[in-house]
Amino acid sequence: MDIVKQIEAGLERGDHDAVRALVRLAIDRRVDTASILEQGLVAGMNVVGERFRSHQIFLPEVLLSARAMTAGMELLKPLLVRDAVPGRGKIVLGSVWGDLHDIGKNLVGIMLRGAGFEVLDLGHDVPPERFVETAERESARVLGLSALLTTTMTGMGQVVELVERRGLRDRIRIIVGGAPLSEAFAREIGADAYGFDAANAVERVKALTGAS
Ligand code: B1M
Repeated sequence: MDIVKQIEAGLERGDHDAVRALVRLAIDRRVDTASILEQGLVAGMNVVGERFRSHQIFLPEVLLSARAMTAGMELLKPLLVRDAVPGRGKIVLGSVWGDLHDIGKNLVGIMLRGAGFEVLDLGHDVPPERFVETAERESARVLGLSALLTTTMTGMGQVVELVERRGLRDRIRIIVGGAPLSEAFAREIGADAYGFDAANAVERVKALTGAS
């Protein structure tokens, strides 16, 4: 089996040792980084999501796959940030309050760092005040909010409102992303941009900050 397919299969099994070894091997064999990520790791995680949704697997299995995904991403990280162009400004990033999903957010952070932005990653389950206070204190140009649950995405609007209430709206741009979101939802809550994946998030942040 093709090594990228083996990575996908390892991810589906939640076998983090195999995923780590296979990703290392793929890197050594100079397999394209984007293929390892998209057709290997992300594709495997999508299958896991489908199986979870249809009750073929349960939370412990999803956790194992999440651990395998993180192991693979750690190895890819240096390659994704290799060509970084420094000095594009600060971005405060995090998964919103109540949301423990952070794999996609971490990927967005890696890609933004790779594009030369300084990323202040607040982690997951971040309350609105913490997002806004950090962005103000650090003079960040952009706030990046991630949500994977339909129940937590509604909390994104509270962050936008708080930025407005603190009189920071003309200084701070807001980008939102995560599987259940859409461009229409971003507009509805008053965010400046919606990123549908990590690469698109970088493009949108560049546009928001006037970076080329
Ligand atoms: Co949960 N989970 N999960 N989960 N989980 C989903 C999201 C779900 C869709 C699964 C399903 O039912 N098919 C479902 C949500 C349903 C809904 O809301 N309607 C779900 C559920 C229900 C839950 C729990 C409630 C389960 C329970 O307890 N009964 C629970 C909630 C916990 C909580 O947050 N409070 C839960 C828990 C977990 C784990 C902890 C086990 C684990 C997370 C581990 C971790 O993140 N460290 C987990 C996982 C792994 C998933 C799935 C399987 C995979 C998510 C993932 O990492 N995808 C997921 C199913 C799925 O999405 N297919 C599921 C890979 C990642 C690279 O993609 O995160 O979409 P993604 O990120 C993309 C884009 O969305 C975008 O770019 C990324 C890269 O391309 N993006 C941005 C993301 N953030 C962005 C920000 C941006 C721009 C783009 O700008 C700032």
